[in-house]
Amino acid sequence: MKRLLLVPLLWANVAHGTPAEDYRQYCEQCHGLNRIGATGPALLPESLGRIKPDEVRQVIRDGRPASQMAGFAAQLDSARIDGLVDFLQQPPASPPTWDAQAIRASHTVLADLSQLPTTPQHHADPLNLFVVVESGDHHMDILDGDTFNVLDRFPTHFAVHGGPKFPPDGRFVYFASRDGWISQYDLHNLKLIAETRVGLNTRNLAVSKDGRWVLAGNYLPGNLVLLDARDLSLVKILDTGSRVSAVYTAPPRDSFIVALKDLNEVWELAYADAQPRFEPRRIQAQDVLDDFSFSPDYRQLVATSRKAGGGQVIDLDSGAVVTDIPLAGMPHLGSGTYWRRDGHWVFATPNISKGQISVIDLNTWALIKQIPTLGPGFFMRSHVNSRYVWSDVFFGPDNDAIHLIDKQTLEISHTLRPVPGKTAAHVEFTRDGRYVLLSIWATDGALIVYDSQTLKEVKRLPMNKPSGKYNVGNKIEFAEGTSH
Ligand code: DHE
Repeated sequence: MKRLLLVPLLWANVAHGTPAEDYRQYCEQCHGLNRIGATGPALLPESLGRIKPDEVRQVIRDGRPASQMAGFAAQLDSARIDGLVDFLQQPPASPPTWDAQAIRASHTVLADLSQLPTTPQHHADPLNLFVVVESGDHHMDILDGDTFNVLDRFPTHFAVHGGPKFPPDGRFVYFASRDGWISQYDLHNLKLIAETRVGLNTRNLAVSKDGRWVLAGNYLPGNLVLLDARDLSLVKILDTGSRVSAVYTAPPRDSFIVALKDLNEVWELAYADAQPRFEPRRIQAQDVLDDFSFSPDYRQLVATSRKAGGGQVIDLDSGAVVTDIPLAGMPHLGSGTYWRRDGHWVFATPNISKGQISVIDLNTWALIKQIPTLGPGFFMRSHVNSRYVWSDVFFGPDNDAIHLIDKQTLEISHTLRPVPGKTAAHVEFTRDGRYVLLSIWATDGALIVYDSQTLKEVKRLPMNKPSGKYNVGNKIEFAEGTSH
């Protein structure tokens, strides 16, 4: 109905042969009215920001293999394709909106939880399952962490990003797509349960420690959307007046912590009460703190700050700046990790513009060491039983290398090149730390399982650009060495 009313209105304003007309004729059916996405992904500047114009041009011309995106070289000459590429990089003439009504209308319950068994309907250890994101063809795998057999593989919405999150008993996994869809999947019954589209461009989600709430952070519209974790129904929308960079749960504080992209503030939303009000506590900062990590007790934030020339430590209770940490380049604190060295907690962060890893003493906040690497890295992971921290070299000619850093000496002990010429990235350990799973980040890629002590390859599963992988037990225990 909506479509029948709106199409003639837009059509009336669209001149023949213009990029807007080409969009209407060739793209709109799959990518939606006003480019907000339909069966195909949204085509808004926020959604395309990560794709180079040349790639957009090539996809319009030749299509995307193994997807429903056909090529339009026969219909559109290169000048018209160029016009379309420029058009897609401009915001739509009427700004797209996504309000409570749209969120509620998108909510879909796919399975009746009350009819499903409440115990695992498979033989794998439910706390040693892995959730693996295959970003090449937008699928997710559920992997038995003992046999490394795939229990289920299912399609996801476009571009799942950020860590999938779990309630305390590990029964469900919740994940967010960049196009705004939040999904709930039952790991006991290997079934999708519910989906809700919370926005047009979403960053990530967090699940409260008690498993009652799911909070999603959006770039478009700039807001927070709170869902009931039982079925993803809408509870509340909180306008932030800023794009939201990321949302996290802070278990010892019984709260969500929110990183904002356009405000000098960090927000905290408490959820300990039986009926939380979700009124934000606004912690004033001296700078935009949009990428950060926490101290192990969640009392402090370690944030990137341009003003501080690197990192800044904020006390979450008082809101006061504890200290600045000078770090050159672009440290990616959200991807860092911590461990114990000589009885002290240390934190290490990769750097996405420089080939170096910075190691910081979490007691004194002193910079202990800058470890030179073969190139800028993205993810660092370890396990309490592992001697090493695994750190990828994501960018540059050595992106096929992965460094194993000795947690005590802070020296690089090994550099593996699992598949020469192909990006090796992002690891996660089994719950007991005995094995480590690594991605070969290519369309003809793989998930490689290593023995974490002998460093011998144990198994290789072909996969389509596997990105992140997440062990249920490590995640629900907020284990040392993994992402939270
Ligand atoms: Fe991510 C996690 C931000 C680009 C793959 N990424 C995160 C988190 C943040 C973040 C804040 C933590 C969220 C959480 O725990 O739920 N990522 C950003 C960016 O700002 C950046 C640099 C630019 C952007 O446009 O978003 C960015 N990220 C990427 C990629 O290009 C990656 C490599 C490919 C992709 O899928 O988009 C990528 N990001 C990931 C992955 C995680 C992630 C796999 C989860 C890591 C984990 O182990 O928890």
